Amino acid sequence: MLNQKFYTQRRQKLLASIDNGVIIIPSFPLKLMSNDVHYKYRQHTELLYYVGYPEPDTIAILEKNNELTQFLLFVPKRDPEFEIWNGKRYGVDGAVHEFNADKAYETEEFESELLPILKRNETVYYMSGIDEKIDQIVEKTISVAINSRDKIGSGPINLINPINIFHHQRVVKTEEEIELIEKSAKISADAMTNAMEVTKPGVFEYQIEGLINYHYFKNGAERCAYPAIVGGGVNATILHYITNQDKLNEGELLLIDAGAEYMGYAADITRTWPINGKFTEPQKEIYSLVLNTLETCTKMVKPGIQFKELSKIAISMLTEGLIKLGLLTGDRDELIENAAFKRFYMHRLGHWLGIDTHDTGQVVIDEAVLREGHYFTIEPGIYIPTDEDIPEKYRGIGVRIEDDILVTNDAYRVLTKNVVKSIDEIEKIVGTKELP
Ligand SMILES: [Mn+2]
Repeated sequence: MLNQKFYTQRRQKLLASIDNGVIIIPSFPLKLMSNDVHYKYRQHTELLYYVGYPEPDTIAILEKNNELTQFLLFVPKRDPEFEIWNGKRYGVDGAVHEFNADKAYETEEFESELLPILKRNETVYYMSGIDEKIDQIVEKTISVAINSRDKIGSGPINLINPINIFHHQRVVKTEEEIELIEKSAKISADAMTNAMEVTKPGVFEYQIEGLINYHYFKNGAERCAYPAIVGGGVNATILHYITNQDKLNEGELLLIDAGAEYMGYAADITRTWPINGKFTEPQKEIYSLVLNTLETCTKMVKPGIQFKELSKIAISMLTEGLIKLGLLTGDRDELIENAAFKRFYMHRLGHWLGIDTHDTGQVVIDEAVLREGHYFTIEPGIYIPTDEDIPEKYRGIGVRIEDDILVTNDAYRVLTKNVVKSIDEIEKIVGTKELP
């Protein structure tokens, strides 16, 4: 949990950016993993960002109208029997004293307390689809409040999904957030270096995944920001490969895409290296193409440039490179026009990073003009299928290199630069240590 003043500032900023109305922010429900065992709980991003309340079955209400501005919390009640098994709940008192709610209620009171609030507000900001139970209560209570307009002359007219407002606020990182993303990037970069050091033929993908997780937890990260992709050989060409069960083979590459979540903030790094510590010539050719693309695009980053410009350069460099290697044939501009590169490079150049690994999707990155405080990945890749028409030496090679970039007041900082990516530096460290 952050200092409460940060959450207060975020809520103030949110309220300042909307017209009068009531914002309802629900929590994620617990999710079953097996029988009666739940996944470790992770709060929904919006509640995490604006309140930091760590428990499920919680709802925040922010109300802003001419009469009053208030912040209410509905939280699970204290329960000695539950707390013996699962640990302390904050309860209504904690919600007021530790989370600065103006008033707090038990979750059961949500429906009855919501109705009078809706009756005096014209606009309701609510994002459905997070918790079905809360959706049902909100929908039902809105209908009741709408029906009473006839009699009392006030009540909801507009229902707005606030996702756009949330994402536009969150996409720019504040100073306190930058400290946290630096830490999550550092933990993740160090883990990736550890993974490089212990890679050898015969090691299993899951053993390296285990080492990465160990490093995250050892350094205070609460979880992986997403399941680590640890793909040797042709597994590196599967974009979301998370099975991680295979043995690493001599002569092949290993691609790892992994990031920690620290105090709610995700990192997202990818590196690709030779399992035996020495790139073959064809691997070098593909690797250099991806690395040059990453470095060229990174150097373009500064406030005022459109991310789309970076995406275009990446497509142009990768297409040109694929032509030179004989993997694409034809006129460069036509191949770009027809998106022929998509056979080998089928994802975007990058995405915003933050509380979610793929953060703030409402702010379309390719339409964004970069500004100070923007934080995103740049991650070009080439994935070569094993089809017969592909020159044999390139078949099954997958390379992605991904860094986390923060836009500064005049340029950028690469927060994941500590994990090496030049061919020389990689060859120097792969296989230099034993798996612990
Ligand atoms: Mn990514």
